[in-house]
Amino acid sequence: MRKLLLTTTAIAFAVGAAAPAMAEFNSRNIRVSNGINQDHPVGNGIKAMQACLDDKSGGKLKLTAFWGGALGGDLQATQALRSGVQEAVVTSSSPLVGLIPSLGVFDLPFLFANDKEADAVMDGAFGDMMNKKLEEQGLVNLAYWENGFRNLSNSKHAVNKWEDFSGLKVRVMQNNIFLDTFQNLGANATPMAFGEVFSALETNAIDAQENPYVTIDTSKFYEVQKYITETNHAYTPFLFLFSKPIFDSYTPEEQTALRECAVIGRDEERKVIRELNQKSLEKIKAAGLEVNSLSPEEQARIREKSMVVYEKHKAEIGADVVDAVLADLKKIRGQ
Ligand code: TF8
Repeated sequence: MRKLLLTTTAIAFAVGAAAPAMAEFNSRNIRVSNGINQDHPVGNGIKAMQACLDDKSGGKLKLTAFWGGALGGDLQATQALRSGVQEAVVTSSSPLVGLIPSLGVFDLPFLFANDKEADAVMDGAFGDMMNKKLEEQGLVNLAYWENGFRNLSNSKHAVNKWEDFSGLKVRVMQNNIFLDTFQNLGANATPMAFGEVFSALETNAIDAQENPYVTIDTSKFYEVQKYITETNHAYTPFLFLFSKPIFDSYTPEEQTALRECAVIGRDEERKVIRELNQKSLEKIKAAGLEVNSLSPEEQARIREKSMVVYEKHKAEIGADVVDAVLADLKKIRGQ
């Protein structure tokens, strides 16, 4: 009898030891909503993230991506996360400033000079600080992915200098900082959800929009635009947001796997988007758009004239937040 008990215990131990990890994972279907299309590098990032999750969860954690705003726009999907009816969204930070005003810090014109600066800020202490503010609003940011540096396209005329913005009907994101930046440039800025931009350009309800080359390519805005200017006037991060009420109901192992795999996905997405950037510009050119750039002097002039936007929005973003990012950038730039 004793021997039998011992054997049973040994078997129980053996079984317990053989399948430790998988027991901590439940079958989960994680819906991830996207405003952009599947051929955007976010698609590559999600594939890499899924491969990582397969590995860690033995196939239990499954991402199902929805594209082209099929589950609603950035803001709508984010609200669905907060109320716990949808798991995840890859969204720009910009449409969320109504919820979290301090996120507006990323919308300040000409804040980052290059990818390296953006990565250092997002992946460092400043990014963590913003993540805490997101959590207070029921949103867990698993990682900062890249939307990227934004450029202006339009159907009216070449834009080479400050004066050329005058009177252009430009769609901007639903975000006061972008609205002011373009009003300050003399444009006629109109806030609009991303999902409406293509048809608004097509019907000439608006003349212009601004987005990274890769989005202008994968959302086919080049079909309804004639001019493009490398303005690099702002850098937008993508947030890989998870519903906090749903995240909190997951096991610690599931939570860790999601956080770690979102970073794997981030690295892949950033790699692919940076490779694609110039190729997208070539494609836009091949589609017949006239490509313009700002001279360094003009870039500096526009930058200088845009600084009023910092002062105007500092209080609403939070002076501490603006000062923190500027201090971080000084350090990164070795100043
Ligand atoms: C915009 C943004 C969008 C993205 C996309 C919907 O212009 O840059 O392209 O947030 O995921 O609204």
